[in-house]
Amino acid sequence: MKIKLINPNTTWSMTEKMAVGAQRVLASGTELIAVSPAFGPPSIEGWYDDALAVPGMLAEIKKGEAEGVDAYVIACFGDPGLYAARELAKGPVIGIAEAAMHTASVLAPAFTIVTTLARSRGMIWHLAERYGMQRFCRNVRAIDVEVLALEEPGSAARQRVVDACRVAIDVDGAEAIVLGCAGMVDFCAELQQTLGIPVIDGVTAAVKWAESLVALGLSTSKRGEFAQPLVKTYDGMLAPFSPGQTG
Ligand code: 5HY
Repeated sequence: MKIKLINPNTTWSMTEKMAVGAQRVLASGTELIAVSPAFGPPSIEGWYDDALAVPGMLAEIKKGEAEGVDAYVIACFGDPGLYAARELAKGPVIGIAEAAMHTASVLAPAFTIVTTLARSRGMIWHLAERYGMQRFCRNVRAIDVEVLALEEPGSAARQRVVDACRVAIDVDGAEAIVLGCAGMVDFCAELQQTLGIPVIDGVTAAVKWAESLVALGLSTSKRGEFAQPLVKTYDGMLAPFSPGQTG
């Protein structure tokens, strides 16, 4: 089977890091395609970035349908354009936030999400509500490190994540941790070792979900809400996105 991981931001170093983490958990027969769109924001930190990351992500879904992709992962913790992608794709489309929250909810009655910037907390609470996860999600904590600074040694990002997790355990009563940014994919194993409780990374959780759904022979329902977009001609710079237009 073929799984396409789409990092909706245009930073390929993050995409490559996600591919390494994802490849480690996929079955040997599963082919992984990991991409960033040709256009869009280099990082997604707020509603505006989130909105403008969607066209590039949808362009990759459209390409994937021509490439015979079986399932997709949207690898940004805002799950940007998830439902629009489900209209375009025949196969399952999994958002890393949705996968991570649901995975945590079957491992612990209470989890805290640790993300990058405080300004992303509101969006993440929206997602927890949308996915019916509020009763499990005790808190969303930020480490005040920008997405692209996660890699910079000087950012002390890893230590800040550990510190936030310890507070989550002591103050929120968290019994599991969800990593609230795709860029934290390589923090997971070490953190779980250090904390002694389940730590869920959305990228690896989502690719395994996608792989399992394809293995179960399941795909996105085209009966109603996720049916193909109605054919029409878009105006201006979005004309190439016109539904029903090939190529
Ligand atoms: C992400 N932003 O996973 C989100 C997370 C965040 O570019 N990839 C991004 O921290 O807002």
